[in-house]
Amino acid sequence: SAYNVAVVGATGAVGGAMLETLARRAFPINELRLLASERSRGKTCPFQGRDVAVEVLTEDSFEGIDFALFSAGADRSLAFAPAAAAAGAIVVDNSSAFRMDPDVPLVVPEVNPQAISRYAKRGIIANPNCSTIQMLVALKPIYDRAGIKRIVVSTYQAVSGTGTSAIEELKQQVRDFVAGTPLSHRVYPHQIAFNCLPHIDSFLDNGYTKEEMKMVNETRKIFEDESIGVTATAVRVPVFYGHSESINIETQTKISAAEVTALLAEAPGVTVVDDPLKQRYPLATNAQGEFDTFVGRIREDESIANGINLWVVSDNILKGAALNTIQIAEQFFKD
Ligand code: A2P
Ligand code: 11C
Repeated sequence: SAYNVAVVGATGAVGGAMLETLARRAFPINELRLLASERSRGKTCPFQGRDVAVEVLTEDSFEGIDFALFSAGADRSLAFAPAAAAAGAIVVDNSSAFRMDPDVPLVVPEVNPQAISRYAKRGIIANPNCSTIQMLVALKPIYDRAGIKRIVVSTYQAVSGTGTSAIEELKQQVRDFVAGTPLSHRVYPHQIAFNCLPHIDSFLDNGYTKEEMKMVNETRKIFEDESIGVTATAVRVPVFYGHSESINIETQTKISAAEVTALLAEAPGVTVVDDPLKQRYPLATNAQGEFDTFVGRIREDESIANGINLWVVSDNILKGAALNTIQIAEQFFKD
């Protein structure tokens, strides 16, 4: 059978990737409904060689919809996801709006597909933050084999995570730099071209950013493990697509680098790229457009008894957002 699918935020960076991903995976679509703001009235988006008209999002947009895929910001999800669920749609929400709601499962299909069965209370399933998703895809096999006590992660996050406006801001700053004209900024509080900003999302009372605390809280919820220690530093770097992460873990029991490599070579959604003497390691430029999460630089942490270091890269718009959202929907009809 085929499904009626609504994409909320279809004109955005993630929405566009959702359309491409639905097509690439041959998602069984009957009707496709594209929703965005008043600003997009009269626009179309390409899908499988035809132009589909964009409609303005209202509470009445979801009649007859089977899957409503939301990526138009947390405010729109809070305002419209309940209406979509009430109309009978299964909502998969890419925003942070419902992630920590105890009645909303937070799902990475390679990690905790079993949690989906608890979606019925609100009719909503949440897609985790991009930096959490790729980290847990890489860590899940190690968690299952050796246990993980503590994670120390530093991220190197692409501007596409902020949206289309940030992609434009980085391009414009590079153009202005080359032209020798002064750089201006609007989306970020500082110049992002040729710079690194240790600041993603807003700062909280504990000195961490919301992005950093998402990695802490979402990891605990997805692993269903309140005891796991997670500490994060999230950094925006002048990369267009692909988040990179330096991840250090302390395991419960000893696991060698060779064992980690063997586990990850078999892991769903993971490609190991780890031949440093041949200059082969995961790179954002290679991850762009790919569905997998790439892991390399697999080493034992020689400063502690049971430690491993990893370098993990994935396309933040695909596995970090559009792909994971669509994989969640696919769980409802896969055998
Ligand atoms: P629009 O293009 O009409 O503004 P990005 O994260 O790449 O900036 O994209 C944000 C997405 O969310 C866009 O599709 C945008 O639509 C959509 N969006 C933003 N605000 C609203 C709104 N008030 N109602 C519906 N869609 C919205
Ligand atoms: C970024 N991780 O790269 C953010 C984008 O919680 O859905 C996604 C924010 C979120 O800027």
